[in-house]
Amino acid sequence: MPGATPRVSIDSDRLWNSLMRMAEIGPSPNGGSRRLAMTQEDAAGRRLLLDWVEALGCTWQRDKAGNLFIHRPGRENRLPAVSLGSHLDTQPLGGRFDGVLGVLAGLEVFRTLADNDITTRRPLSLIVWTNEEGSRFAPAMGGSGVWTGRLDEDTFFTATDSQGVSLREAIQACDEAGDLPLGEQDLDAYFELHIEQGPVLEEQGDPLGIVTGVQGIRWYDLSLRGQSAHAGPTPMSYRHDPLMAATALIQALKEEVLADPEGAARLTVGDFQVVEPSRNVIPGEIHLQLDLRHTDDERLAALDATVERLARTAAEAEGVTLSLERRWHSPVTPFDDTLIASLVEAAEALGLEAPTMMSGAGHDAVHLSHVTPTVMIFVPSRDGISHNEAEYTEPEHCALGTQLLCDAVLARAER
Ligand code: HGY
Ligand code: MN
Ligand code: MN
Ligand code: MN
Repeated sequence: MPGATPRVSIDSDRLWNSLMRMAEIGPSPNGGSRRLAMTQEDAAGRRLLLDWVEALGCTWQRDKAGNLFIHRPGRENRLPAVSLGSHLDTQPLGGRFDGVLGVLAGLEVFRTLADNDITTRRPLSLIVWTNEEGSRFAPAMGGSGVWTGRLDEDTFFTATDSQGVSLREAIQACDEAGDLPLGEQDLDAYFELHIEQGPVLEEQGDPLGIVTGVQGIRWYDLSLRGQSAHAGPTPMSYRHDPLMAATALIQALKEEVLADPEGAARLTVGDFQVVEPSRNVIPGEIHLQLDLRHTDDERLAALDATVERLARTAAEAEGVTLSLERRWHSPVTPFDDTLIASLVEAAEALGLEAPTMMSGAGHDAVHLSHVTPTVMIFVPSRDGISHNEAEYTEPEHCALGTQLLCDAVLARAER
């Protein structure tokens, strides 16, 4: 650990071993993780965590959304808890660190305090949020959204996956529903350690980043319907081809995004389906999902209007019909200045000048920031890669981020 010795030192080998053990649950084909929200793999990962925390003597509770709260009593348990956590669910071909690092770093903090027989003044709460990824069930950050009241329960529980299974049914099938009412706990603060999932820290050569907020996010579901017809006899002028409309739209949107004055706009088409595809049939119907992001809410709002305008233009040009559904909007979210300052100070105590930065990815901390002071810590992602089986963060970066988390949580829990 660089610089001054912290009050208590986390065990970096134990942390790494726990990360690698968790990665054995729901492995993906090429060395990543596949624990989609509320699948048996997700439930198995939660059970492994609970085995570990029960070995520490911690009690735990779940709410009806399956959010998991692991309690560590303090000296004054009537005080609001200092919380830390993240998520265990992953993308379909996800990595071994996204979300998991924050949860297992919290476990390592609990283990380190137990090793040193430390009881903090405030109680601590390690939280695992349900369905952060939003891959199987939209929108993302569902468990933290419904717990903070920022996502309505009906939208959360009735969200369905591609097989028509609702999140409510999936939670029940995994036996992950608890009886803790939603939003029950009042928290003193929320800390989340997470991998950066982009190239900034690695390019700067920084082992840590202090996150000041999260960029704005908008999700869209688009359907374009034309007329399926024979690929051979149908002249191009006769066609109403929704796929051609979609490709024209995507190209037009890409040009708009690339022309963004700050170069801060991000557009992703992560899902593109032709209904009943066949090589020699002109598509009749296609569905696509857009993910649009920006660090400035006004620019994001302007791009939102552009999405609608360009989609209508592209549909008209091909003589197809458009349905456009705005699935989710998460505005630009600032984190807590006091907690940011406490992390800067704690990093300095470790002999590090940690840069501050915005997060490109959404996190449960976005919702938490509306109900309690919230901050995040980033550690580098190798080659800036995440949401990819090759996702990787160096053991020493995982350890350093966990040490900073431990020091900051300890300081806050003694206030
Ligand atoms: O979409 C996101 O930014 C997050 O990974 N759920
Ligand atoms: Mn994540
Ligand atoms: Mn993710
Ligand atoms: Mn035929």
